Amino acid sequence: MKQLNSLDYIKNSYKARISQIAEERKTGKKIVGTFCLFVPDEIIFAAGSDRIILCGGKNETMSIAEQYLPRNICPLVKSSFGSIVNNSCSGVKSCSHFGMIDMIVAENTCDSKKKMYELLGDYVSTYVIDLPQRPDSSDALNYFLRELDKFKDAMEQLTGNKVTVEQLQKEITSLNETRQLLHRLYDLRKMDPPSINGVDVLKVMQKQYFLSPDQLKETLRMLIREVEQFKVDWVHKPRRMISGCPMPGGNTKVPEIIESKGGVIVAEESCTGTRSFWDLVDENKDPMLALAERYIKIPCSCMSPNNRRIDNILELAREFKVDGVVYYTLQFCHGYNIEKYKVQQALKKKGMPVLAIETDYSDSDIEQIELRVDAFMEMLS
Ligand code: BJ8
Repeated sequence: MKQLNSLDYIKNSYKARISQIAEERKTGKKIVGTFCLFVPDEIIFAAGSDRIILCGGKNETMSIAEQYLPRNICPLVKSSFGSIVNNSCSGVKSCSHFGMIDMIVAENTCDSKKKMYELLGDYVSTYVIDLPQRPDSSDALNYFLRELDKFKDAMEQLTGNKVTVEQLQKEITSLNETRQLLHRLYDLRKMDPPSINGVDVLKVMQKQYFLSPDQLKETLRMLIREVEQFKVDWVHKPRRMISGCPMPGGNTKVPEIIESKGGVIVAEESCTGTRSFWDLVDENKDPMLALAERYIKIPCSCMSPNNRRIDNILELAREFKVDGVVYYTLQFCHGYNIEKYKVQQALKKKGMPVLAIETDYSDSDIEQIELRVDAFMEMLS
């Protein structure tokens, strides 16, 4: 497939972004690090600060993390923790952004993250948003709204700036524009065959957490223009959807295997996929209420019950004309691993084949995954 210029731009954007953040810090701008979609970026930006998402997707910092954390917890948590205590994401400190954070904004989602945040407080000032764990209960929305108000106060204290209604509305409009661009990009994947492969889209989705909103929008516009003009010269390929845990930057192992075996990934139901942009924030409501309503609906397995996620998966499979789902989980991620049962049952009822893969960030199981993907492809051919 043709190499898209905008993908090169994204690949090379790291250095420029790091310089931008370093310059911002010199002017007194505060940099916030986050780990989860439940933290509303709109409030961070409205307070005049910048943000980077710190989720680790690389294997290199595991051994550092394991000096502090048990081995049998999820690789995302270990990779992130190792990067922060080492100010890097590899032995050569290539990812210096891990050392440029003034405050971490955390959230109580899974147990591993919650306990990691307690330890991270020794390295970086850490603020935790308390999420209601039963989002459909009658008082959940009000509780979350109060938590977001407290978070807004914390951001004002950190930056010394007042978060105004006007500023919030401006940020909501800006981030909704990004979400709409991502919808346009994903719409292009509904074609048969799609003119962009899944691994390329995943790399863009991973970078969305690192680029500034303006950089990201510019990149997406460029990419969409290129993909729209691109004439596909290949025939139908089996259409796969990935569903499950996020795949932070550095982790493309499973999608690469699937696409190297002749399939094409047309959608990702994950936080490095549709969960990050599917719902927009209502621009006609009080901004804090609109943010609370939008963010509380994120269908993460940390929530209970989480039937909204199953409805979304079925809807995505239909919309993107998927013919097989790869249910992807990280080792020791109990939420997504347990939820697998319900998802499989729901997909089975619709006659949709599912391949479940549980893995980590190492290369040790590549051969085994390749064999299972081969068998899945054969079964569906
Ligand atoms: S909204 S998915 S980004 S919590 S993989 S650390 S859940 S043990 S990343 Fe997540 Fe927010 Fe939910 Fe999305 Fe824990 Fe599972 Fe590890 Fe995870």
